[in-house]
Amino acid sequence: MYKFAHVSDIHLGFQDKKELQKIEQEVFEEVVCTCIKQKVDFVLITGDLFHRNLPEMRVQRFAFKNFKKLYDAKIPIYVVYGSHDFSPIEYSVIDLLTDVGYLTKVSKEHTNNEKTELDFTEDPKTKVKLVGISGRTAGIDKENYENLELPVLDNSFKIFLFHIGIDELNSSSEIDTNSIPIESLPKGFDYYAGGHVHVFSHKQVKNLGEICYPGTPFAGYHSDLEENAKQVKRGFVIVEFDNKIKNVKFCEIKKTDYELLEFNANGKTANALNIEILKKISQIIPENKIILLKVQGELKSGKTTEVNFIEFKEKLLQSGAREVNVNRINLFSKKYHIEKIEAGKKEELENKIFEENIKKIKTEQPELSGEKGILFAKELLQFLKEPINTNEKKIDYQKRISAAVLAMMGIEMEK
Ligand SMILES: [Mn+2]
Repeated sequence: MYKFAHVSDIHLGFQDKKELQKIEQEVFEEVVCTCIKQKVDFVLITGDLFHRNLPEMRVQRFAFKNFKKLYDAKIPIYVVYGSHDFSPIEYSVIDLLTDVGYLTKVSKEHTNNEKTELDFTEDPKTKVKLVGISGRTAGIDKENYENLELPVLDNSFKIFLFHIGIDELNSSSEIDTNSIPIESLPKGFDYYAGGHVHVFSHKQVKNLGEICYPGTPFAGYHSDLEENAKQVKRGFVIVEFDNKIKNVKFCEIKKTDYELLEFNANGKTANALNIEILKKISQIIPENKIILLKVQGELKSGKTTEVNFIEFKEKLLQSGAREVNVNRINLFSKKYHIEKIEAGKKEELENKIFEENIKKIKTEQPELSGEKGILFAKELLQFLKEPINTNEKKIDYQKRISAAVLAMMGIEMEK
């Protein structure tokens, strides 16, 4: 019997606060350590290994150090790009890790006459056949699934790696533009290794097989931390198999405790809200916890700047909190009320803004209007917000960004 680990949506480099960065790294170290201890035959990473395609040096060094451990233990790692670390010109730290031999990309897709042809990769030891398709930024990969041309495979154990949601398995009420119907998945694989969905799910689907999303082992959105505080289980998956799947085991990882403090400002003055929050803070035990302070609603009077977030944060840190994350994105004052768009995640907000604005534009090009236009705008935005690297010259930065954008648009520049 063989076994493999399936990890996804690690989002290394997402956290910007010291303590949270520490936890992010501890979580990944535990994944690596468990894989070595359990002697898995190989590891699958189904996208969003990194939060950006070029994370800062601190994150790159950490990643190289840990992938070397797996390399030295002779455990191969098979990956596809996610939507966060995707690069159309192979300008991602994933490509560096691939070049030195620590990772193997299994998304060998190429387009031929409108069809997306896929090649397979064989794991040398177990002879498992792997086929993968990368996640793209905003769901342009949806189209990739419409015209798939699969390689002919023998009856060995087969795994399909992908980074996209499945409409029928989506449990949340929220509409995910980055999702496909289940019948778009190619048939005939023993295990469907999914990424993009951040919550663990494992289902047997009739006429298809076992579909599994391990979810994020820690967090890739700010809302993930809130879900962690609400006891959503995080970790990764270890699968045992011979010619069929024997067992799919979820390995939970928990490196910290949380305390979620939620307040509703509706009908309250800024002063009354301050008193209420301070009272609550004095009642909890913040020691060694990640504190999530969420304040939303509309103040009856007073400005949002009169709510003393700095004081709350200091108090909590003084009483031993590991870190304090403040979420005040939906806190408004009456006087300064701007037209708000109801949205939880940044992604939803972007969707809605693009949707509202794209409606107003008249264009003959179908890819710029409707749902396609939204996806296009989102992908473009993702490339344009890529920051300049330390020591990178402005001119090189401009070249890099325009090359990525033109490649995404399918425009070839004359040399
Ligand atoms: Mn993700």
